Amino acid sequence: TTPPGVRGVLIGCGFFAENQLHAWQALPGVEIVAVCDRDPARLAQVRERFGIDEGHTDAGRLLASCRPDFVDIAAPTPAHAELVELAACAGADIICQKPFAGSPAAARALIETCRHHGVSLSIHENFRWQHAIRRVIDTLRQGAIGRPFFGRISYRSGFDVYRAQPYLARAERFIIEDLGIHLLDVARALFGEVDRLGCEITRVNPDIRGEDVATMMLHHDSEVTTLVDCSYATRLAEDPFPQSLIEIDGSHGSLRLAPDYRLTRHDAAGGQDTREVAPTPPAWSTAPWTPIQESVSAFQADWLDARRGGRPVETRGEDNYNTLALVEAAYRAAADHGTVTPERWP
Ligand code: NAD
Ligand code: 89Y
Repeated sequence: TTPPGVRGVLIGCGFFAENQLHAWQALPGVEIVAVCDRDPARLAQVRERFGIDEGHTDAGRLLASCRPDFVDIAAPTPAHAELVELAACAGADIICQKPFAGSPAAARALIETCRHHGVSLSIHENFRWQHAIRRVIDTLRQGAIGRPFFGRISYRSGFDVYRAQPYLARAERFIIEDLGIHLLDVARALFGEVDRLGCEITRVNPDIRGEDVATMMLHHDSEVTTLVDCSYATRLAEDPFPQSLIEIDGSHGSLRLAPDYRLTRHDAAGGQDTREVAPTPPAWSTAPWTPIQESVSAFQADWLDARRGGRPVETRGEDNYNTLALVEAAYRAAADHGTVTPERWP
């Protein structure tokens, strides 16, 4: 017999929510029964595109009407506090987009609220679920290069991200909070928690408000040193957007993830083996967003599997608190040109 489907609602029907809706609709055993956006025109567009009968412009009304098993919040950070509280009070499990809550203090309060109401809180942190990045994580965790001592996670592009996401040009904090947050999360997935962090930032594009280049150096409890560098001001004939490139050196070999999705393992004897780790594009995906869109499917499939199996997802609220703390530490380190010890979930 087929287990009953999980009933969800999605709040915030903007640019990125379409990926989440496509991914839910392709997953068996889950249904998005209603959507909500405070902009009626956008709400109508998304309901029509995805064939969703029920829609609301007010999240309170949506929850009262639907009583969903879970709420997928794709609205931006300023809406998180209100929406997470509403969903938690309605007894629904919660998935919320990054950057969560706006600060570690605000995140802590919402994590406590979810605990109080006995609902799970998962952060939609999808980069660690990108196919190529996941293969690097798995290879490292299997011990294929021994004990890692150096990492580099690099994301350098000149892609016009402001076209689909115009709010990014107006943000006072840009690349670390928007994109670097994913790379810092990948650094944690690979090497564990961070005890010291330094950072330098700059703005190259005169038409935006925040920083579009950041270079961070992390020291992990595991004694690994990681460089995390990101830029949206890098001109390249072949722009790798939105790929992250990864280098890891270990006691018994090295790993290199190159722009063409080739993952090479170099061994201690001077040998190497290379495999292709390109994502399989979902039917609904559109270049150049494919690796990110595929990771949305992977994250949501894992979330559903975790829910069925009664296990927490990797990027639950408490875990993501430590990623948010790295973002906060990076801005502090950049302001002081110093080294910061990031906060940590107790
Ligand atoms: P967007 O501006 O295109 O869409 C946001 C939508 O939320 C808008 O339609 C707006 O009307 C609606 N909204 C805002 N507050 C609301 C509320 N209280 N109730 C109901 N609706 C509300 O933004 P976007 O580009 O889709 O980004 C949304 C979030 O997704 C951001 O936090 C962004 O950082 C994140 N994002 C994540 C990834 C990723 O790879 N994980 C990629 C892009 C964007
Ligand atoms: O918003 C960003 C994200 O989370 O991934 C890529 C992006 O869309 C632009 O930097």
